[in-house]
Amino acid sequence: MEKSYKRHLVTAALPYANGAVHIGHLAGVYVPADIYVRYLRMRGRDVKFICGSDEHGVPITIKARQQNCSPQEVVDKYHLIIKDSFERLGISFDIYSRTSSDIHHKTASEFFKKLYEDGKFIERESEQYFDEEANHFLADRYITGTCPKCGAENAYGDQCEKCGSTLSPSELINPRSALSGNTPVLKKTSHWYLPLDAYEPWLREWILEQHKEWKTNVYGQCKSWLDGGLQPRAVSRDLEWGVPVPVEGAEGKVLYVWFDAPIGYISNTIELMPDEWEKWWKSEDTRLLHFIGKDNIVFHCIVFPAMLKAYGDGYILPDNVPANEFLNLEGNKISTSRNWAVWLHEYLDDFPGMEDVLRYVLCANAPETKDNDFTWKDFQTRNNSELVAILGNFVNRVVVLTHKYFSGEVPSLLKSEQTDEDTLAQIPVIRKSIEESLENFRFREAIKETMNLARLGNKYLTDTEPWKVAKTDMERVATIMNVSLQICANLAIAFDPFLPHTTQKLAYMLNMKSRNWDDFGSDSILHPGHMVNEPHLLFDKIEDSAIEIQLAKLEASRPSVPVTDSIPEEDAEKTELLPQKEECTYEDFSKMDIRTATVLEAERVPKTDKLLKLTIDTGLDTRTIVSGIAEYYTPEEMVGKQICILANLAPRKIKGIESNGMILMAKEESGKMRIVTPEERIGNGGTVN
Ligand code: B3M
Ligand code: ZN
Repeated sequence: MEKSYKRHLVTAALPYANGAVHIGHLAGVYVPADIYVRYLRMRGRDVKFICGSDEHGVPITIKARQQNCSPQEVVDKYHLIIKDSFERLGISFDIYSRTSSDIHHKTASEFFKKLYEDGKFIERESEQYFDEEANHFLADRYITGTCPKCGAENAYGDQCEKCGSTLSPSELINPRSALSGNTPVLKKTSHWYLPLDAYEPWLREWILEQHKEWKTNVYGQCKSWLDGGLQPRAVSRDLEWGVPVPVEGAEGKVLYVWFDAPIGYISNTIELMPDEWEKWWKSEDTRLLHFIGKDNIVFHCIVFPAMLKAYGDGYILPDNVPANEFLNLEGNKISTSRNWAVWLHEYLDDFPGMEDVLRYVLCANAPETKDNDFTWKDFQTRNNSELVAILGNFVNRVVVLTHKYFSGEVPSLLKSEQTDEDTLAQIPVIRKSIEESLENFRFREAIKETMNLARLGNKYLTDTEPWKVAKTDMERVATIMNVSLQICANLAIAFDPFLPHTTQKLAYMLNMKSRNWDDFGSDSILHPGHMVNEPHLLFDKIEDSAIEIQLAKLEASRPSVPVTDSIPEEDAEKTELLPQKEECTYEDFSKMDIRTATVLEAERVPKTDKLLKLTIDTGLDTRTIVSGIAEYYTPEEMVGKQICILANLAPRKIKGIESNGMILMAKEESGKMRIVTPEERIGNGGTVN
């Protein structure tokens, strides 16, 4: 928990500048981060909120090819769209810069160089796909082919966008280079690796022992990565777009985007505070917080901390990494490539003046502990029956009645009753609960509690009925309006981190010159005699027609089958290091009949590049298995080999041949597959467990 830090450095994941920002990004990262930062500022904390565009990586070069322009033109375009839309939504970064900046190139380059010179990397050779005609190594995304899982054409070398499967280039049927259309060949290349395995004991202690307070989803993912065992991780790529590797003889190589991007947090801080930045990054008095989505957990909790640890020099580590799960849209996974999204800049154009409605809905429905669904219907309902009917209605009634009975002047407390005291006593209780929720990154709960303050006001008005009392007892009405106005003033403070545009309007209406979190809970923020301004509606009702327009807009992109899995599809840069799978029981495992077998005959399946038809002696029977191993083994090599098979896999017809089982293979780092075989030859039918 929070020790007494002097300053808070809050970062939000750097969005890729290869597309606009959508509601998934907002609900997962930017809205909660902004609420948190605004809250800290209101509490008088010294805080800096750092973000910027992530402008490197393969997806950007792909986009450039598609749009027939340079990567720089792509990032220039999206950087502006993203920056502008964040500003309009009121995301209050202290800096929103970009990783193509000189400062960033210099910082990232220097960072790499120091690690290199300190001997923190290992250099390794591997085989990678290469396009001989284009004379270019191919990133996984630059290789397309037929998906081995669903048969879709144009699956990428790292993933099939049709079925969501994670792939490696060698699994594609008929792989082709996106550069020339030719079949790529494997070629040796060498890269630098950060040996994450060397940091494993330290990471285990730091995360698993010292940060048990991290959110369950974050802690759990870290534990599963650590339990799965960490591997050295390449920090360079054969690519032209990015920060050049600052080592002699490394022409044509750039820093891996996930190496340079988190350094962007540092570069952007340097840009913001050239003279003071070190105090923010290298003092134990600073509390560092990373707001991210769940697909970025490993990079922020394991890789970046290991980089900072390797660098040394006093760099601090994150005190917490509040990551959210994913937001779905109308029952389907949000997808940039499939255009299944609500784009922030479009929302802002379609719903002018309604920035806070989106902030409200995304926070109230944030995917904090599990994936969640955004629907336009829910958006409409939350606006109409919460923002309009509870908050807007309460404030409006109070300001209208104040004008009606007291010409806009805050009346004195002339005749108090127990209910006034009871009502006002609730405000500090609500404040405490909001603070506790916010400090523990429970934003949904926090906004709900805040709305409860407006509910309290509504109930008070309904119970005291000043419009009736006005016929007989104006002294009592004065008191009721005073109490109600105090609740309004408290709302102008309480909602500020969540709905900054609204609270500004409200503060103007109440003619509040300043708002201070310390006043939250007070029963005398507005003094008798203070004049309030004319009433204005804070929220407008959303009609069905507006929702229908949005649904129609989406309909064009609706997938034929629901897509709700949570494989991160947008980040083509991070599939190689797969986390350990979900826990299973021994029972799950024992359902699989894995046994040794020997290949008797092998032949190519006609008209395919990938498939061999194998006749196999399983010890029990002789059977046929069709396997996608032609790329790694010739039929001649396979005959006589002892292998392991999954014997009880349901039969499947592949290219018209019934296949009865599956051969176990292990994937090499390069993506190449090798058969799994017992250390020494044993009898056929030996069970594997
Ligand atoms: N650009 C990926 C993402 O948006 C990446 C985050 C970088 S944070 C240093 O998911
Ligand atoms: Zn597929």
